[in-house]
Amino acid sequence: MDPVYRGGYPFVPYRSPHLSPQEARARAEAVRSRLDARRSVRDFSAEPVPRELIASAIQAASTAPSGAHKQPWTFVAVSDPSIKAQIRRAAEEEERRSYDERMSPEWIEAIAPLGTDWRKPYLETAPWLVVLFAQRWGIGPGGERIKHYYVQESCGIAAGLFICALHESGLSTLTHTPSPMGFLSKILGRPDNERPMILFPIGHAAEDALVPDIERKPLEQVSVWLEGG
Ligand code: IYR
Repeated sequence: MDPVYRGGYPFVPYRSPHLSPQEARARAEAVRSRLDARRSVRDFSAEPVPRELIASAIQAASTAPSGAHKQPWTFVAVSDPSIKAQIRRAAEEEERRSYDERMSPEWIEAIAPLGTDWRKPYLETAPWLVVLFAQRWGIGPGGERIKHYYVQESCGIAAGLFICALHESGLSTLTHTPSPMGFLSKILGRPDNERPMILFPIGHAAEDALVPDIERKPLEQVSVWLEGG
């Protein structure tokens, strides 16, 4: 179908699928329940995962809305064992300093129920590591800087869709944010316009994987409703 023009730019028709009330309710409940079954995983199986699954999840993430549609993200996918080993070594070095010196007692106490420490074996066990880099600005065809908008928000939404897509394909992940994470730019050879934002180990949960026995806030605690009219 030919586009129509608005302000000189092409527009195409979009029809959102209008479901019956019953179908809409059933789907809403199904997606709620599937997402509720997701857990952050730190015990991974070494079982390989085909690159196509990772590629599809990156494409799903990349459907995220973004400021001025600049799509200011780069996903770096690593399955090379020697690069994973380098990342683990560097991450553990930083984490050891964080746990020993940088994190406040209050912070240590807040994450105590998660059972974490400086050791990050999953950075080598998980078959894939994907690092989401936020592009602070873009680079045009002639090398010129392209301004990006709402970079953190856009990348945060892309990260959420990525996690959802992985979960839907039966994979587990963790939003790991070793701090500081400049080492990721160096090891992965990323340019200066990109900042590492989240490191996702990805794979199947180990058969004996355990997750913290924690609960999600109920609807009443996470929402306010102003209805009527
Ligand atoms: N980055 C550290 C510490 C950590 C911080 C938060 I906030 C968490 O929710 C969990 C862990 C680590 O990965 O161990």
